[in-house]
Amino acid sequence: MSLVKRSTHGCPGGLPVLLLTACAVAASLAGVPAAAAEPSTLHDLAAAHGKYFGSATDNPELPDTAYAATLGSEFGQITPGNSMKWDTTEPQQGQFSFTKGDVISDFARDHGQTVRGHTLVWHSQLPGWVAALPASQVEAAMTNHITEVAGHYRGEVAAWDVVNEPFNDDGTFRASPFYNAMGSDYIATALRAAHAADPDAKLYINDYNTEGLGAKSDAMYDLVSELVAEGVPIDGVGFQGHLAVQYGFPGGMQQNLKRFADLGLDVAVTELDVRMQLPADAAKLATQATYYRNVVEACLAVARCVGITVWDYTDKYSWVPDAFPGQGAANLYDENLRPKASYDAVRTALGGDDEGGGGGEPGALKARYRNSDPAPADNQIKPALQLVNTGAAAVDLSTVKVRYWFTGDNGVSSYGTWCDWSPLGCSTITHRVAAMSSPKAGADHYLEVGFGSGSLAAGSSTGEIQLRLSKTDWSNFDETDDYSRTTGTSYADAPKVAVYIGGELAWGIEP
Ligand code: G2I
Repeated sequence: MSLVKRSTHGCPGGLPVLLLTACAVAASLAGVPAAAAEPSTLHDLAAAHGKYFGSATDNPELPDTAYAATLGSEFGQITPGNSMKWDTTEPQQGQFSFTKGDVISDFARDHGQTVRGHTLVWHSQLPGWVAALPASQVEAAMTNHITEVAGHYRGEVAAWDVVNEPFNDDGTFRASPFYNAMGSDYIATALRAAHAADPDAKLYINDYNTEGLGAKSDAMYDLVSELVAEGVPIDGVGFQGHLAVQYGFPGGMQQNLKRFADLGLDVAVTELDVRMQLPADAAKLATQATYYRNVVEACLAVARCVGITVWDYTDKYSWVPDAFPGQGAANLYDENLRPKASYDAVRTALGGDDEGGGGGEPGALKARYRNSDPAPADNQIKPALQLVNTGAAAVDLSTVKVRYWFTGDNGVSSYGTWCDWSPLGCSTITHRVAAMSSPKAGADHYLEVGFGSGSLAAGSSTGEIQLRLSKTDWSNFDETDDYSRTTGTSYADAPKVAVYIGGELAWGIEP
């Protein structure tokens, strides 16, 4: 099974960025708004480089529909944060429970996402009965656990973290019931058992503080070099990537990934987040964005870096505040599911446009228009517009502007504008006409509509906003050539009406 998800969009995945851009242009020529209207996701951008972009998740988070919508759309790969661990899957010896893990793998299947299974053999979240076993019984218990869990998820899990966190920070092997019973041989034994249970899954060893060059990554390098030399089934090495702005960026990350790749192994960033001492401030968030960008750049520079997984995508569901009191703000999206500067940094590092996420809102509004003016040659223009929030998060309407372009034809260049009706109340709607500094075909002025206040919930529409404008000398227009006008009298998506969020184009094509 490939870890690269098939694109769910009209344009094929796995194409060079230039081709994707051409595809977006072709879409816009076909009357569908260009990339700004349906921004490519982090995963789409990564897939254009032959990589995936994924997120961890956990069962208690999935009923949060706004959360789940972004999880299902922005990411091409999912890792269960807890639900495939030993304490969940085999809480009592021989009694297996896959209910929670199945929810995650079903979610992934429903959203065309691959799954990284996490994790088969780990010293933590290990039920007490394992540690209580006599040493002579640990190997059989470990092998049985792997056989049952990897066997259950055969065909569902593309890659397994077979062994998690085998090292201490100084590069010595970590004591665990497995190490204590079998020495470091437990690692090869676990990999062989996993290969037998699911011959198609990619098998990984995964650890933290191994991102850069150092004693711990040297120990990992020595271990996997030996495993490869001995023909033990190992496909990749996972670098968790739990970073912190106060500790600096790991030195030599790209060089480090490269040396593992040069052993003929895949490498992956498996649990990326970048925490900071709270409160967050602009400087720390900017440093954080740099770290995220550096990680993406390191992965892009190494062909066998197959993808990046963030350890959940939002501060709302981060493990950090529980584990490191006083620290947090580690993720790409804030607690209100709004993309942070780090999100923009990842997007741009992947070759995408900056969506203005640093404090702004996700670009997920579209404009709809109907022609409510049967007289195109009289002295008034009467656009009827609606905005629809196609995204997963509410949009603060005070940050939104809409532009409808037209030609003033002859006469004076001063205008009157009106809102005739809106279910939001016309008192909240602002409107003005502005002249374009460089007129285009069908456009030398635009009507700009804004909102004094209000919030548009995910999936909601503003309802119809009936607008009207005229010149102050009441001279006639010829609307037939106006850029934003169409003749359809019922509502349709309006790619020639632009929507801006926080000053950034979020929908439509400017003249
Ligand atoms: O600690 C961060 C990650 C480091 N690498 C391995 C990962 O497996 C690990 O994930 C975290 C989960 O994100 C946390 O959610 O592992 C923690 C435990 O080591 C998880 O925290 C635990 C809490 O400590 C428990 O109190 C809680 O019952 O999550 C459990 C389930 O919500």
